[in-house]
Amino acid sequence: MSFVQPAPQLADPYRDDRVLQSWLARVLPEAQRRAAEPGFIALAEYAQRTYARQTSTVASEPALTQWDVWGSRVDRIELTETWREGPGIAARYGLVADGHDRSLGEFARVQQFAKVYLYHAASAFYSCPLAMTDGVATTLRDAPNAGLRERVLPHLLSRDPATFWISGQWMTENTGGSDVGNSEATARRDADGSWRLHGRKWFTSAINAEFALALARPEGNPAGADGLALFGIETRNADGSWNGIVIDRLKDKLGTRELPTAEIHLHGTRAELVGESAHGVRAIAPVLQVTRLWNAFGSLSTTARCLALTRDYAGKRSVFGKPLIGQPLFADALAAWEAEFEAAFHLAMEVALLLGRIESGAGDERDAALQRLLTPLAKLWICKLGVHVASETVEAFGGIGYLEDSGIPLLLRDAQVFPIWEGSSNVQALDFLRALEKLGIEPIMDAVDAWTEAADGVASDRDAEAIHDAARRADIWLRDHAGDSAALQAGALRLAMTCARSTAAALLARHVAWARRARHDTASADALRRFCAHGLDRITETV
Ligand code: MFK
Repeated sequence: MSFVQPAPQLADPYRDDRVLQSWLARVLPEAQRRAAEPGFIALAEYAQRTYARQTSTVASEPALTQWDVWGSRVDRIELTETWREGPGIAARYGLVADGHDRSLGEFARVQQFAKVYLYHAASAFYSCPLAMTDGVATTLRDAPNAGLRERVLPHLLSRDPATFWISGQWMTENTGGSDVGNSEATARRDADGSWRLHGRKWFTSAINAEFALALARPEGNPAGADGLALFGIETRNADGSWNGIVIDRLKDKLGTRELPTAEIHLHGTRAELVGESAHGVRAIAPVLQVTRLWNAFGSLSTTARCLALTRDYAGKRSVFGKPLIGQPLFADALAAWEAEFEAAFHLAMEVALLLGRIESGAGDERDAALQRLLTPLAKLWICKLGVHVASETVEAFGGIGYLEDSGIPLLLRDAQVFPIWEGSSNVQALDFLRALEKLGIEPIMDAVDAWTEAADGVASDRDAEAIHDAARRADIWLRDHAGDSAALQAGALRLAMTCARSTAAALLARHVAWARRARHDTASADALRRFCAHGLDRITETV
């Protein structure tokens, strides 16, 4: 009998995740953790149970039927199995509701995003509409239109699958994904004062959503972002037919293939203003803050899965007389990706913690400034990292990693969406620059100082020096280029990367001190040493 290679097994994404376990043990109060744990365990079990489905080569994609047999336009969408399971899981485990549950206090967002992290890799991107639903709920919470708020919000935050709704966010048009101010969709008032939307939306993720927020320009408003207004749309009429929406086609995408992303036309779609009849981009910004954090966690979830599969495989695959993991070069490479992942995890979780603190009223102005500054950093760095680790995972599995029925190529194709949607990496870097103009770099400098101080001398002098040095360089670079808008924009990505890495290193250093003291754990310290050795400063990188 010739040799047959044992396939990798997926370790328990909750119990076997040292980084998650350690972080939760430090931050989440014991009683809250005990209450949340059945949900964490159930989502991890779901991920393990459905893993085999993801290695299947049987095409699993949504199907659009535009016409029925009699010639009527129906635009019916058949969803995949994982998507049909989505509402039940989302509602039952509070994947959206937890984040808005005031009884969870300042840790509501931490609890929610721990669940998002456990669920995303198993969700076939059902996480996408959940992210949008969460963002839309965050916007509606403070919406001036009380009727809309009171009618829709309970559905978005429902813990009952029977009443749970998902929401889309329709921004992107043919004129641009980034330059939203160019949008061409228009809004007209009927004689009775109600609004109807007309135009084309070019990338509507999760067209099966019951609700959507959309940008459109009320007739007579000026061009540009400020002339747009934000509208709420119930996508279906009372009889189940579409509300003036025609689905032109589903997109043929590199990845996220179970997610029904559509091109649509709006033909007199009934809509309601969320607030004022202008400043739509400003009004939709809270959605972006939330969905960008979901992106960071989605990418982390995929990265964690890549690392778990690679580690398992490296213990089973024997080359040149010993397991792959026993080969110094391979072990070194894997440890490097794991170190990057661990630092990234701490940055994303800090943003979730800050968001929860602010929303619960426990945060102050400093927290708000830091959350605004760190959100684009987490999105851009962690999403790029996900693609890198997924690509390395394909290579680690060799020829098998290039075969569809190993399930590995799917990880790479899916990871590639993260840096693109919800604003590309360059958009995030420019957003960071804009936030710096308003808030300055001091909140980051002060936080880095405080976190390395909390590391209590446990980070080696060299690591602490590297962290301070990178943050200082970012500060000096900003001063050197003050007033030179072109130079600031040209260097924005390198600046953002430097700030992301030095912030993440400082956060990890703080955790290392606790992990040593409370758990006699040196693994985090090893990760910190490696992460710092990879270099934190990207400002001086040649481009
Ligand atoms: C698990 C993963 C799940 C992920 C789900 C993903 C679902 C995918 C669905 C999509 O991809 S939807 C499409 C997402 N599209 C984008 O993210 C658009 C990318 N482009 C940008 O972000 C641009 O930077 C932006 C459109 C915001 C810039 O527009 P403008 O026309 O230059 O506007 P401007 O003047 O910069 O900002 C207008 C207002 O918004 C300003 O407020 P004021 O009027 O009070 O001055 C800004 O401060 C505010 N603003 C902009 N970005 C903000 C923000 N406020 C807070 N946070 C931000 N990030």
